[in-house]
Amino acid sequence: MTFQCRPLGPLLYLSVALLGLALSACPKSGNIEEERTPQPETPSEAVCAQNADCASGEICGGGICIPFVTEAPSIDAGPNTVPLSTPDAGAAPQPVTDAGIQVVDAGPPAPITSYGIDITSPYHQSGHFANAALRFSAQASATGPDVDWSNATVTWTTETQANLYTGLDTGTFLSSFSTSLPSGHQVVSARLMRGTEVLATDSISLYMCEHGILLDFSEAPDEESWYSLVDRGNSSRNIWHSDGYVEMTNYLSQHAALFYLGRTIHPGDLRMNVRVSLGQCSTPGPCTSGSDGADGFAISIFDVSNEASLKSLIENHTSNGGTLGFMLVNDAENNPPPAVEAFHLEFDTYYNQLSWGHPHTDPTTQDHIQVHINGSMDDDIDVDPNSEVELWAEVPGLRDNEWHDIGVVIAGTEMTVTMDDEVIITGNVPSFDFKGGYLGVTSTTGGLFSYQRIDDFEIFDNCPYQDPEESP
Ligand SMILES: [Ca+2]
Ligand SMILES: [Ca+2]
Ligand SMILES: [Ca+2]
Ligand SMILES: [Ca+2]
Repeated sequence: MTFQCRPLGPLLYLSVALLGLALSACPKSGNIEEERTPQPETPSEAVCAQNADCASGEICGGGICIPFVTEAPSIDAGPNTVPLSTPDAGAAPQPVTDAGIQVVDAGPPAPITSYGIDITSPYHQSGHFANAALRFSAQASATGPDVDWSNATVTWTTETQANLYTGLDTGTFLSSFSTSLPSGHQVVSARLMRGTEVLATDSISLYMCEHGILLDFSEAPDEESWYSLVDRGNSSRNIWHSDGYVEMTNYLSQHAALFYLGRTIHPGDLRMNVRVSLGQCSTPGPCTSGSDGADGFAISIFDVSNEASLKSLIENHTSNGGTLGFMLVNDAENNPPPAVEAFHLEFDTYYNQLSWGHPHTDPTTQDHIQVHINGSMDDDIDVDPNSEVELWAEVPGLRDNEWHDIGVVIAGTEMTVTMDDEVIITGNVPSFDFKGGYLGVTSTTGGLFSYQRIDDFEIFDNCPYQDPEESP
């Protein structure tokens, strides 16, 4: 997932902590410490513009919340310079330094027992997708002479769910679980408890997106947001169908590419849905024509640096027939294609063989869905020469002319492809590194025709965090 912020390196964190402040706004942490006077070295770390943004006992200084100190805790720390009135957020660096030095000079802390809990995953103020599993983790800790872990546990809640999870591993003092959350702004709290006593607590704010970007083709793809190439530029056929979908190929057209330029897909993880219909009838749905069709189509994400590179690649290095318009080939002057990192999910409705003069051999004679990478149709998609991974599945009903819901999930090196909510491909590609890039569809036919249609692209690759007041 995309994180809004990253933890500080350990060295930086240490030195900043000595100064009594942490610069990072996340992950947010908090402690309830017993029998202690207010501790200047425990700021809430929240980003702020004014005092009202900070917790009680803190003021806004240098853009972050810092403890409000009313008394010098040691005799040699000098006068306290933290003003009582609202300071200028950008003009009060001095009190921050003073507060920290006071602590350093205060000598060893009193021998007290205190407990802490720190939510380490997900990050405070990060965005995620609703109804997809999200991993939560918190680290419990304790110091002091009378630490007692008996009957201790961690209870997780949101503002609307009284018990998200309860549990604590007493070996690692980690509390971890996975769950999905509903859409909207969510405050998730972890409480370190013993019986009804709250030993420590921490909270994070999350934003859960309900939808990804939906490209529903209710209107014709506009040229600013989309790049299309039909029959290698030899056709002016409108691939948009007024019923609100895209007809990539039909009984005449042999090659089409349609790429979304509105934005590029983020590297990392990806979740994506699309509807597809392949068959012999001009209208999607039941179709009694039993004749054979070819060749198929593919969803591709090419990691190229700009639109010009993408267009050059598609115009010069793709072809019709069994290549499905994504397998990169030599251009008209026989120049080889550039090396490109790419992800492809093909919907292959025609069996090809090297011995027939095709540039590859399909892994099965049956219609199939297959994962390929880097503009190649090699079955082994793990670039590591020491391991071989193939991800494909026979799908006998692929050409039934009906709409099918396809789902693609890339989570690290794990890939899952579903069709009509059934998992048809799942596997791990150890050396896979999803680079993101331009998302598109290519579709081809050859000697045999096929209607090949797509609709309702939904892309869930990034959910930006939103503050509660901005959230719907
Ligand atoms: Ca539609
Ligand atoms: Ca094929
Ligand atoms: Ca194939
Ligand atoms: Ca390999």
